[in-house]
Amino acid sequence: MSHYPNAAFLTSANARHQFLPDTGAEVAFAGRSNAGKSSAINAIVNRRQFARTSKTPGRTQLVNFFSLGNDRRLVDLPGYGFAKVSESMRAHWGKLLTEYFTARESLQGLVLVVDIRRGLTAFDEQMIEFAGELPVHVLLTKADKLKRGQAANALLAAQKALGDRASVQLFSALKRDGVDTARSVLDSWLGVARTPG
Ligand SMILES: Nc1nc2c(ncn2[C@@H]2O[C@H](COP(=O)(O)OP(=O)(O)O)[C@@H](O)[C@H]2O)c(=O)[nH]1
Ligand SMILES: [Mg+2]
Repeated sequence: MSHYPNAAFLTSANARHQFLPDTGAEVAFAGRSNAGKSSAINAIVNRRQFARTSKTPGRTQLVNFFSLGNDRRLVDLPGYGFAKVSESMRAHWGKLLTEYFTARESLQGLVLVVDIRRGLTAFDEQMIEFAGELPVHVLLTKADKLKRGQAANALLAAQKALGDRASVQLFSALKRDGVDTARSVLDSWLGVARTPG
């Protein structure tokens, strides 16, 4: 059973006027392309093909809104990756994200998905800057690709780099490690009360 049984895709936005009404509460997810963001979202929502953005050309550059039910939303933010993106595309991306982060009163926090083998990059620093005063939670994902000790060291390094700017945890979409911790962060930000067990 899905952790958010009413989860559903709502719409994609390429400009501020296409954002959904700014009511209720939402949480944004960001990450460099290929960091494992879609896989993390799918694991947290517990739907295999929920966030298919990596398989949908075009959508990866849009702000994708998903409903979690009860006027609560998950927002999948665009990223970019290894390939050099054009100056104009980067400018559009910066404008879109600036508009998103400055406009959204319902935004409660940012989940930043980081490939544990790569660590925090300039892209991630930029996302943390966009988030401003908002709480940020970092998922060091693909933790299954490292040995336990290496993963623990990567966690310490990230904690040191982030200081009190963000909380951080180990995560693996493949092994489903850290899913409960990530859900607790989401639930607290979204004001979802859960009965234990
Ligand atoms: N081993 C492992 N691979 C992962 C994990 N999460 C994602 N991947 C792989 O990393 C690649 C990129 O994942 P995807 O979720 O599409 O990344 P996105 O571009 O950030 O949305 C895919 O081949 C995934 O199967 C993980 O936790 N462990
Ligand atoms: Mg993706």
